[in-house]
Amino acid sequence: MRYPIAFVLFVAACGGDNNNPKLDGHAPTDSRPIDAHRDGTTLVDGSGGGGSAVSHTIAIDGTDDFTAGETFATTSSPTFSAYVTWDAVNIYIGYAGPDLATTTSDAGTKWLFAYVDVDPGAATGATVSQRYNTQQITMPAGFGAEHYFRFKSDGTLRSQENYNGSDWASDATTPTSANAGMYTEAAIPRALFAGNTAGLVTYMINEQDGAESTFAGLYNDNFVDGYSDRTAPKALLHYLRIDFTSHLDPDSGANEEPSPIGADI
Ligand SMILES: [Ca+2]
Ligand SMILES: [Ca+2]
Repeated sequence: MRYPIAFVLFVAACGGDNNNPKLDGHAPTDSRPIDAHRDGTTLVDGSGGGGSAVSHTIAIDGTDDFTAGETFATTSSPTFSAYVTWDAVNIYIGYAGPDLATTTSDAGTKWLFAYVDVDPGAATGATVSQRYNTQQITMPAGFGAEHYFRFKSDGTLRSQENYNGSDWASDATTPTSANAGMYTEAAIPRALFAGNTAGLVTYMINEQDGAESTFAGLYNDNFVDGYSDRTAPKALLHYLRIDFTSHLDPDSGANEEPSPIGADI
């Protein structure tokens, strides 16, 4: 006897014991909100207003565990990438590129810097960077640093520097960081920040005589790579403003300050 094809398909769909696990072995349907990030910890733009605040713990182990929404282009993209996220305890930064390797040329004169502002928008603190050899930069409008973290590419020196209103001095603590290959990651304690916001400026330099340069700044249009003469320093245009209560991914354009024209939403 011949049955219509539709009937055969119906029988096949209803066949078998429904008490058995799914034959294909797939996990039950994911019940997370539709805007849940793929790692289940941070949320994509959540434009509907729902969602949880960003909280993603990075293991400081030298292995890149940042997500796409925590990845930033730099002034040296695609050669160098920056990464930022945070949880209740730390802000986490990561950098990837050839000059993060301890074996890179001039490793003893190359640095990764992360300047932090405890009250972004108020312009309190240092509005110019500390000078290295003949280079320094000026901070973006509204940004003034109370601290900066530095990591020498050869791995011999990492420190937290504190601004006293006129000069910088090393903190007694050593930053938590790890390096492997062309990658470095570090934790910046949230205890430094009394409020719900933080400002962040990151970039690299080479202070080697005859090869001085400033490069790999977070936000690819922040400045043009090259020598940043202290007498005519590069003026950085933007910083990352972190709102610890926000559910927006760290790389959201809404976190870039001062906001690029037409992107302040
Ligand atoms: Ca890691
Ligand atoms: Ca400040």
